[in-house]
Amino acid sequence: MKILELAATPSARRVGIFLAELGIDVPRQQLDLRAGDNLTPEFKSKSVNGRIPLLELDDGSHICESVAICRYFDALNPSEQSLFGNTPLELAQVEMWNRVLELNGLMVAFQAFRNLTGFFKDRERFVEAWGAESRERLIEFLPTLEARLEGRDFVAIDRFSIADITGFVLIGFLPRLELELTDAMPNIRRWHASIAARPAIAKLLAA
Ligand SMILES: N[C@@H](CCC(=O)N[C@@H](CS)C(=O)NCC(=O)O)C(=O)O
Repeated sequence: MKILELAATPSARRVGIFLAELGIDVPRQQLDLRAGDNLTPEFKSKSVNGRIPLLELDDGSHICESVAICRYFDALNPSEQSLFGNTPLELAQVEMWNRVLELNGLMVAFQAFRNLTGFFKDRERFVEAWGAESRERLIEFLPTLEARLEGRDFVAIDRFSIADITGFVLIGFLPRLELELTDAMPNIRRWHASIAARPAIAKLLAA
């Protein structure tokens, strides 16, 4: 088994943090995305979305999409403290917040970055106006996270979950869009600092 990735990218980071929190070590192969390592016919035949991270299993099957990869390891390692939640209510709350943060936060941030910068113009059309609009939509979304974190240590439930990972990666991506947390977002600041200080995450980010 191995994970094909570029460790510092946000989507690879989501899986990296998830596995670090579970204490699971999986061999990694680093790809050069700028050079188009993920554009080859071979990679595309393995990855449905043509992107990293991609989990390659010993039986020859492949799983792309960061949350799907996390789900695989969660199912392999049953825990009473699953990062996806355990009770029906926890499962629903984690799913809800993870999707909200992904669909209204991280994916919008990616659209902003890709379309404002033309970072991947060798492989996709980019529309600057869409990038600018996406950036605005992201700015408008952040108060939702700020409000949710009022008086809370974690986004979705009363303990750390995959929703915190998605939110943490989102906030870490803001500088790529020349955005930063302001004094108007003290809850996100406090929460982000406490997530960054979690031993597994601090160790991963220092590596
Ligand atoms: N929804 C996917 C997003 C994957 C994704 O966008 N990966 C980026 C790196 S963060 C990538 O492979 N980019 C290369 C490209 O678009 O060609 C996931 O969560 O895994």
